[in-house]
Amino acid sequence: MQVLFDDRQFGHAPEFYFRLGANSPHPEQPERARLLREVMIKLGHTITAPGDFGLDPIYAVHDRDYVDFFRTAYVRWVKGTGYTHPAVPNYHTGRRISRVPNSVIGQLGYFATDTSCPVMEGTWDAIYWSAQCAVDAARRVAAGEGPVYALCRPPGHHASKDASNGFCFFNNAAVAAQELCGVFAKVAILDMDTHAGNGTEDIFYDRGDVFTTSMHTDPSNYPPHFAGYDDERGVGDGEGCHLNVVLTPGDDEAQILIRFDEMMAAIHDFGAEALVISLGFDMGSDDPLSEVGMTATGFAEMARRMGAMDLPTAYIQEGGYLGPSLSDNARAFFSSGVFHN
Ligand code: SP5
Ligand code: ZN
Repeated sequence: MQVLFDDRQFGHAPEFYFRLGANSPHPEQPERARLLREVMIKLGHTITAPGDFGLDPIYAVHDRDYVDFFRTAYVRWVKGTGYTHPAVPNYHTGRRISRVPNSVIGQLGYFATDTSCPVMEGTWDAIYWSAQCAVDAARRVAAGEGPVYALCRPPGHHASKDASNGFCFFNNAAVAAQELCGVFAKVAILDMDTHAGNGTEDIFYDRGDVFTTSMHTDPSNYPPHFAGYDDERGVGDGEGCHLNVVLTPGDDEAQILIRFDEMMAAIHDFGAEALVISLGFDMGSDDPLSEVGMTATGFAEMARRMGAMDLPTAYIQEGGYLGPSLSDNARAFFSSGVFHN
């Protein structure tokens, strides 16, 4: 199986983010990608740098001014503030009268929803190439290459059309799905990261050609807090085309696997012709962000069920952090028999 990754993705390396009133170590570390890449190499898969498909596939799901902001944000930040540490907003928009201002500080607040997406020197290259991995994966899948794994990092599923959130800048899974829409009439995104895929939900909420479903920990006291509830079903043409499967903190593997089939059934009923998996390993019981109890055997079982759908499938990496079992869980997932070398 083709695995897509570019070394420039290491260039986004956030040390801290502001959390619970204090500086806290940032969980979304380059080391995650190093470990996942190592797992894939040991399993005998080929690592390939993605092609450069330019900005159009990113503009296809994000607002142009949002995308362009990140290209120069860090340089403007250094120039505008005199500081060289990562750019983090401390001003945020309200819900009524608000506009994109001219200053980098104002724009940072406009385009970011939290403090977990610092912009540093290597951020543009990292998010650009992370998205290119997703485009390349989608193109290969559309060309009939079989399952392809985009080792995207930074992750993407919390990013909406015009806002970064939850360690995410460009929505890689959405970019892949949009790319597949050019070839298939009906595309589905299945998100099993432990956090609700609020960005993906938002991007496709009014669309009937892309079915989105996310299984995740109850957001009522867990990020992303403001979306991911089970009464969110889509609007307009997208009415009935979104499904949130909400887990309770403490749910064990058996309970999670039962709920997983609700997503599978919905995708089947929708009649998807191609599939994008938002692949998180942060449901792992010892993941530092997890509140549920998934283990390697459960991840392998999920992989088998995804594979049994027998659809052209792009696997897009989302979360999964530096707990003791990250590599074991990834190894189990990709050893499940659906992925050939
Ligand atoms: C892509 C993805 O998985 N994003 C996750 C965003 C979660 N943001 C909040 C993180 C809260 C971290 N809590 C650390 C708990 C340590 N025990
Ligand atoms: Zn997550």
